[in-house]
Amino acid sequence: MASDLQRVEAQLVDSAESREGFLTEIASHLIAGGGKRVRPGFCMAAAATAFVEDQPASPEAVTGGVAVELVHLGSLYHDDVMDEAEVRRTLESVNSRWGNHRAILAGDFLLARASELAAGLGTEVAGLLAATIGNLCEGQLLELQYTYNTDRSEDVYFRSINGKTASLLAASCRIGALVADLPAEHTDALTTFGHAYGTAFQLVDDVLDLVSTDEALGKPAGHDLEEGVYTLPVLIEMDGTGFPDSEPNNELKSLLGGTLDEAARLRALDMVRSGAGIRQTIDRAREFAEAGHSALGDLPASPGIVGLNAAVDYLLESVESAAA
Ligand code: GRG
Repeated sequence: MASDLQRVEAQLVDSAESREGFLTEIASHLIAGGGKRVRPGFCMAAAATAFVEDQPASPEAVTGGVAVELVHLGSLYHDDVMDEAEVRRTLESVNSRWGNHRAILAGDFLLARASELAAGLGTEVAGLLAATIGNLCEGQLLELQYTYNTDRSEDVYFRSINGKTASLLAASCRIGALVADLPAEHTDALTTFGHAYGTAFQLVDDVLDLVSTDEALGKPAGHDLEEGVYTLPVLIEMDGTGFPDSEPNNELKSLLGGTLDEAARLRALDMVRSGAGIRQTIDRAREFAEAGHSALGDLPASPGIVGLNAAVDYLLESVESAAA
């Protein structure tokens, strides 16, 4: 897998190349900044479930991995414009360095490159990637519609994370399965796995934003609270749905709903950290993770399955240790 990921890196760099040198520079910026490459890893691991023995990823599985990572990157370019973020992947953000207009265009360029690669993998992959970009937009728009809204419901929260995160992880696995020409049931099981993992992944990401140290996050904890994005642990604490005898937290509710000064952010963080929402959200992530494991349960043993199952366990361990 290590050398497969190196092939992904090389193809990512090639894909960001434009005949306009300045665009190449902007479009390559975050590629050089690293990132965990979860989505290409899942695409290639899903494709690898076709084989009982370890072997190099096919060129199509690498290309599929590059396509999904380019969609992810394009969405990060746009997300940072929307958030006016200054840092991404420990680097100065694209918008901060070159301004919003250039960041939007470079993000579009990455999406265009992703679409071109997907088209080379066949109509089904191209259609799936296009639909997934649509899902990302829907999830992100729904999140935007409810920023600073203390009445955001759990249903709205799950619809948002389904669109903005889970759909791309599901598509990553499905594209791997499609390029490996796996049977329909096997392909659907991998898609279900990717969706469940993606949901758990965002739940964990939302917990980490609340429980991690500023150093571990590279930004102040409680960033989502500050941005008016009220995630599941906050909704549970605010609405008092954590335990049967929990009460709504009216102090938290009245603190939220608008911008927070430093003292208010720390007070809100304190209340969420000491309430039931963090534990409940980790438990929900665990349920999705279990659903991911069981989606893979009937598939033949292979290094690909071992890798995907290990990713689930790693995700849960990371959040348990951060929340301990
Ligand atoms: C233009 C495709 C497109 C979408 C527009 C802006 C937008 C709509 C959607 C944003 C979606 C978004 C940023 C979701 C967050 C997903 C998430 C958990 C990101 C962090 O992923 P990691 O941890 O990051 O895999 P690295 O840096 O490791 O790749």
